[in-house]
Amino acid sequence: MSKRNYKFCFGPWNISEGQDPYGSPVRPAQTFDWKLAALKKLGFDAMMFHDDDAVPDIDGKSDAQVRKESKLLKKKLADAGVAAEMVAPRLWFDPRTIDGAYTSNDPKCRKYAIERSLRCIDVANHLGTDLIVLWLAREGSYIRESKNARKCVDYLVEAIDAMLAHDKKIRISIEPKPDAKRVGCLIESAHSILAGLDTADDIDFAMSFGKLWSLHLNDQNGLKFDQDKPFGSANLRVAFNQVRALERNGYGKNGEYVCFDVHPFRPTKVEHWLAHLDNSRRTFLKLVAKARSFDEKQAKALIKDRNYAALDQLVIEHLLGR
Ligand code: GLO
Ligand code: MG
Repeated sequence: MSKRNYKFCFGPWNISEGQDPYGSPVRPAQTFDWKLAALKKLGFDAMMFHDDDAVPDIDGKSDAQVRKESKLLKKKLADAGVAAEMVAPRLWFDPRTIDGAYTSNDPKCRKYAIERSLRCIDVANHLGTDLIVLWLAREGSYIRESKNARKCVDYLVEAIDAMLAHDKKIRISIEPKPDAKRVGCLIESAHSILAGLDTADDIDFAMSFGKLWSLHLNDQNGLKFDQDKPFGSANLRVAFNQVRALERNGYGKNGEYVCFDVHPFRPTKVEHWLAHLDNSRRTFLKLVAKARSFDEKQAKALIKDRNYAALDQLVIEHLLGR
């Protein structure tokens, strides 16, 4: 197994203030500069962005303003020695995205979503990344009869085609569906778990097609709201298998980053605010060591003998540390 080093990143939203559906923030909002300094201090390599993390109030700004602000940000990142990993259009806050963005029933809203996405590509260009992430947050329906799913697929294809045509170099990572040559995917642990899937299988599947262009590691305890727990927090063995899948497929060898889409627990005190990020990376690196020291030879022999009970115990005792 190669001894490749991984590169790590997170987004400004991953230093969140604790608001949830049942309560308001419990930690004070911090500036972008504070968050960038925190990322530096933790020794991470890159930052992920929504288009409006990069250019706040992007809809109210002219192209010239967007260019100016993105370039200033690019300089700030360069001075800090931090790369921009990706930019994602935030298509779930604006009132025009209330009934979906690309798949809204209102053509004006669909137009807005595409225009906003093209601007997001411009921001990515200014920040020096070719990776656009699409989290299709509101592209669904509350009731089946409210939308024509057949048409919605066409709308999604139209939107993606418009983005690919806007810039011949960009690549799009969809959370979570692979498609044509310049469209790959971003797998998030919690999203696979919420869909009742095993994230490690999804990683293997995407990587067998060379399509895993980014990754949001976190954890999720069962089928409830999107928890974005620290990586490995709910199920260490599932986390181990994700790392093993990344290792065996050589994730990172084309420059891909390991991103942690994790949030602090709501009761977290301000002085412990960054721990979930550092902890996720610590767990990840410890699991890399576990994946590399796993007795593959013995595992192979047990598989040959169809002795899965012993294989199961081999994994358990390896993780427990004998
Ligand atoms: C939420 C998503 C979200 C996206 C981010 C980038 O469940 O995982 O965090 O990753 O907005 O598009
Ligand atoms: Mg995510």
